Amino acid sequence: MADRATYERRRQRLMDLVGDGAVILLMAPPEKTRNADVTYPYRTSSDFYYLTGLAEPESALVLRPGSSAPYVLFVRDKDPDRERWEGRRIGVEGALGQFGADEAHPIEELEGRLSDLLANATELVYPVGENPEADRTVGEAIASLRRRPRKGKRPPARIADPHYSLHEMRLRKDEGELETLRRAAAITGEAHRAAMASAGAGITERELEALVDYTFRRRGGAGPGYGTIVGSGENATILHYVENDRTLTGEELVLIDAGCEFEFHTADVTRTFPASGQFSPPQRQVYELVLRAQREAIELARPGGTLADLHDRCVSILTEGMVELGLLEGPASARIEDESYKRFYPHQTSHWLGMDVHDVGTYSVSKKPRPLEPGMVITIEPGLYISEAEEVPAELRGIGVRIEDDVAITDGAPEVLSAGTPKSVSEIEQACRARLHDAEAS
Ligand SMILES: [Mn+2]
Repeated sequence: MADRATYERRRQRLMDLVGDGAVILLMAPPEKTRNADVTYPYRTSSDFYYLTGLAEPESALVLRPGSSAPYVLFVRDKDPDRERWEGRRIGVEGALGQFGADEAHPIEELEGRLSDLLANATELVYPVGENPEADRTVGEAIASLRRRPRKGKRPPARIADPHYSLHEMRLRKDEGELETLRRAAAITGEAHRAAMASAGAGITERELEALVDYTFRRRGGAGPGYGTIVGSGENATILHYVENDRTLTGEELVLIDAGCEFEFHTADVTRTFPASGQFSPPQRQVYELVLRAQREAIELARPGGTLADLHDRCVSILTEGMVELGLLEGPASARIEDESYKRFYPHQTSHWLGMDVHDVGTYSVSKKPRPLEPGMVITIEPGLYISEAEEVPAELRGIGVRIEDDVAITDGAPEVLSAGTPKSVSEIEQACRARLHDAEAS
């Protein structure tokens, strides 16, 4: 949790944005059942945490700019019996004291109090369609205002999506967020390094996944911010490979896409390395092509540039390389034109990154690619994926490479948050060799 002033500043900023008379309503997402009475590990929504620092389920936030008590929280009330089984709760006192709410109530009172809180709002900022139970509660409150027009009480004039206010704020990271993302990226780099030092014939993808997860948690992270991908050999050519159950032979490339979630912010880093510790010539050719594309794209990550510029640059370098490698017939310009490069590079180069791995924020403004601004954080992740089934030079089949870094836009040169993760051929081979020294030492 950041300091209280950070959340206070964010709430004030949002209230200034939407203006006096509006009401902002966010509800923590419900817990999800895995089976019987077992739930999935709970993680509240990023929007909710961003404004409150509160991670408990069954909570609701109401902000009423311009009112005398603008910050209202609904939380689970203290209950020693339930807490003994389910864990601690902040309770109404904690919401007022620890979290600084102007007003706090038990969550059970939300339904009864909501219509009064929403009455006469010029605008209700609320994410319709995210949570059916919450939608029902909001719908009821609005309907009751409409059905029984008590003296001077009307439903909100319109409903606005948080997309236009809150998500614009989250798109530009404050200094505290950048620092948190730096730490998430540093831990992530350590995990990738550990995996490189441990890979080799006989080890399974799952063991590498466990090592990554262990490194995240032992360094204070909450765990992975998204499903860790460990794809070896042909599996590296499957973009969102999740099984992670193959045993390495020692000849193949290993692609790991993994990011640590730290304080509700996640890194998103991919590295590809040889299980043997040394790239074979064809593996190295493909790797260095992707690396060149990635480095040139990073250079373009500056104010005024766009994610489309970065992607176009990658497509151009990768397609020329595909022609040189004999994957495609030249000329490259024709292969870009007819989009046949997508056979080996089917995805986009970048996405927003922050509290969520695919973070909030629109990618275009007035139908044009959005210009980058200082404080935005993006991934840059070109790749090349050549499945075994492709009719291409035999030595290239089954090679999948992706290289992904997390990059903060600044006033000047881009800041690569994940710069501590080995990336050049020599850095990677050195990180892989670390195991040999360990073995010799023991
Ligand atoms: Mn990514």
